[in-house]
Amino acid sequence: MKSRQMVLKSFPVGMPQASDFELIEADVSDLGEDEILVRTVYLSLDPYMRGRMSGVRSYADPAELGKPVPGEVVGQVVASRSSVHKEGDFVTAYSGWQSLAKHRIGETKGPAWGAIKKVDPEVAPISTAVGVLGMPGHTAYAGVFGLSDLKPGETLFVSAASGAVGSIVGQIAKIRGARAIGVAGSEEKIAYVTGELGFDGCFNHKGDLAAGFRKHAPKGIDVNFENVGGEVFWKCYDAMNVHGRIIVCGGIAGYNGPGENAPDRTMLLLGGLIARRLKMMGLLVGDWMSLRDDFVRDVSAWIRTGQLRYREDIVDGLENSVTAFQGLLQGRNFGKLLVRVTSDPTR
Ligand code: NAP
Ligand code: FER
Repeated sequence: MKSRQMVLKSFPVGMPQASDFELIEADVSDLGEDEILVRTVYLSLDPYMRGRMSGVRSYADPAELGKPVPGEVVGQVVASRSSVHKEGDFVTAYSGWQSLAKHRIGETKGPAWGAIKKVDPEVAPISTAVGVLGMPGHTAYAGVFGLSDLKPGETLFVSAASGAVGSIVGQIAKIRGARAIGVAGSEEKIAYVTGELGFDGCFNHKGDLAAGFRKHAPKGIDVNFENVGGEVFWKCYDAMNVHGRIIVCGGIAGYNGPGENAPDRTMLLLGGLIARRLKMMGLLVGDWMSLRDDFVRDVSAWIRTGQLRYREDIVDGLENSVTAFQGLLQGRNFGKLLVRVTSDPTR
């Protein structure tokens, strides 16, 4: 048996290029005791993967050259020597960018949220297990309920508002009785965020940001759920109210490296934190495993009742994963980005 793998050939500098990757076939050895073989149906593409490709250790191990890029998949068990997961079961697993992977039950590869979990195809489409009902949805839930102290009537701002995390953040804020506003990168995304998702306002981050905040948040921002960084962060910072909270979830605008001659605005940041007694908090979803059951229960119920909507952007073929990932870093995805590596037997 062979696994098709998209392996990292070199650590990208700036935007990852096709030449930084290689599609290879690797042998899959026989299963040992307590091992399962998982065939990837959906590979989740997520912004954090760009950090892994830098070769530097941070809160997670870096990607290794010659190995598949790390990542979580939804797949089907095609062979099993385990009593926990039988052949035919659907699971999420931290297989990486490849079509077949062996996993040993009880051994955790990758981050805390990447542990093997059973997926029930009767509850929701299996793809949602790495989207709205998986890590990105969990991040949104943890940020709003775990960290933000968001109160009814307050205004929350979220960047990348049409995306996997942002779309859920704003809808949860609304369910909590707050106002939700956001930015997105196209008119089509803005229409979706205000129309289908019910945000109170959304504007284009490529336009006049200060004017957008004045128009959509005349009373200022109480919670910034930051996904992007750069000018979006700074214009939101200008709009923050006294005792506001800044949840630092991500900074995708800087994942390919800092722009040239980026000004050092550290003193502006520190001065503003004092003057407005702001709280700024880093969010890592893996710290919030204790909220996972609550998250799955609440978000599943909100999807069932129609209070919460989600959108997926599915690209076919492992060979297209690099182009799709480049698109994620440039706003070409519209919704949670997935690669369908093999056909989905449930659809
Ligand atoms: P996503 O929003 O579905 O996709 C990324 C989006 O970012 C793009 O579609 C694009 O949307 C926007 N973007 C890209 N470059 C941009 C730029 N230069 N300026 C403004 N917007 C830009 O991705 P996601 O999975 O939900 O992730 C969103 C953020 O959450 C990322 O920063 C990610 O690292 C972070 N995250 C953090 C944790 C954690 O535990 N801390 C967990 C999950 C995710 P537009 O078209 O709107 O520009
Ligand atoms: C991200 C996805 C996940 C990210 C961080 C994580 C900062 C967190 C991982 C963990 O909890 O181990 O995009 O960006």
